[in-house]
Amino acid sequence: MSNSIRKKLVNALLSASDDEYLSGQNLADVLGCSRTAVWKHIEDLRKLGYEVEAVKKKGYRIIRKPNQLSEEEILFGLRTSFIGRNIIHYETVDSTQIEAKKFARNQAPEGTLVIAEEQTQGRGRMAREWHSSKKKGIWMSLIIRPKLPLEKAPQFTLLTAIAVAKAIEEVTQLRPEIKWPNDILLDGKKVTGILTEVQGEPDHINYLVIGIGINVNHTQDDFPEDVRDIATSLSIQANNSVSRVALIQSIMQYFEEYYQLYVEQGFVPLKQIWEKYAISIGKEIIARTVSGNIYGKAIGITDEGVLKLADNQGNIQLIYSADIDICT
Ligand code: BT5
Repeated sequence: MSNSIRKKLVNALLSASDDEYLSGQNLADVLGCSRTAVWKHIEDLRKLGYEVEAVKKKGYRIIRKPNQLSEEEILFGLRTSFIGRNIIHYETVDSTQIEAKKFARNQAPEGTLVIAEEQTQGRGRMAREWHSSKKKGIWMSLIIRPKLPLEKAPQFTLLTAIAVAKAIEEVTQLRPEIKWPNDILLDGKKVTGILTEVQGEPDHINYLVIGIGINVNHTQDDFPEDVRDIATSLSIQANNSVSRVALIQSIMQYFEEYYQLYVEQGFVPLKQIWEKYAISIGKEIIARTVSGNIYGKAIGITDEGVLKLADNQGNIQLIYSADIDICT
């Protein structure tokens, strides 16, 4: 079955309400083919994992969708104008970040989303391993091309964090917290990591590739031993499985909204949203930087998104990049 026929067929079936059947003739008209051909295409859809009910004299309806992030399912009901509208989907890939950077170099349009069911070489910051088990989570990289100087790039990690936190809240009703700069936590455990990579000259960004890894439907046993105690998933916290498609759509929508807000008004309004989710502010922390550890109280972020820490001598230190441990 060609891609475009599959898209049309899935779109038609998805646009029907839950208990509505679409007749063979109706689908034949939509696809521009015979009713026998419709039946064959439905068979192909079943092979892709869709459960399609066929009832004589009524027609067809989808009763279960595959646990698969297909382009048509993500686009169906996505209410953005450019973020996530061009989707490249892989079953297995080394890292969506590596692939997205290739697409970005080859002029992929702004808003392109590279997504995989599984990564074999998922990476965090400083080339740390990022566990990305098959179909359990969301492993994706978004390409954007803001017209800004290079120094603004780290703000996009914070912008992304609030978009993901908002989406998690909307889809699961859980209350996520953000640990500066790139972690989202639930119940004190990491559910999301963000990796922002930038290419450009000092005075302008050519592209940003924003990697987002979200543990969605993992059980605690699905995590390898080295992260089992520090990681969690949405389904563990919500006690229910969570729709990856709904979450991706919501993230894309919030991302676009905050990106537009940023372009119009700068970082300050985002800072205010960010602060509502911040976990470390007001707490004693250790900031592990490349030039050593700094101890003190996190007192907020600047209007540029830089972490402010009051050290034990009462001096304010600005932290541009670090791993943060919260002292308990
Ligand atoms: C991050 O790095 O948190 C950024 C992770 C970004 C992953 C996305 S997935 C799509 C895209 N493609 C990629 O290859 N990467 C991006 P960092 O702050 O350095 O945290 C890494 C640390 O998190 C590791 O050293 C582990 O301790 C821990 N970790 C690894 N896998 C995890 C998981 N699935 N859940 C929670 N923690 C994990």
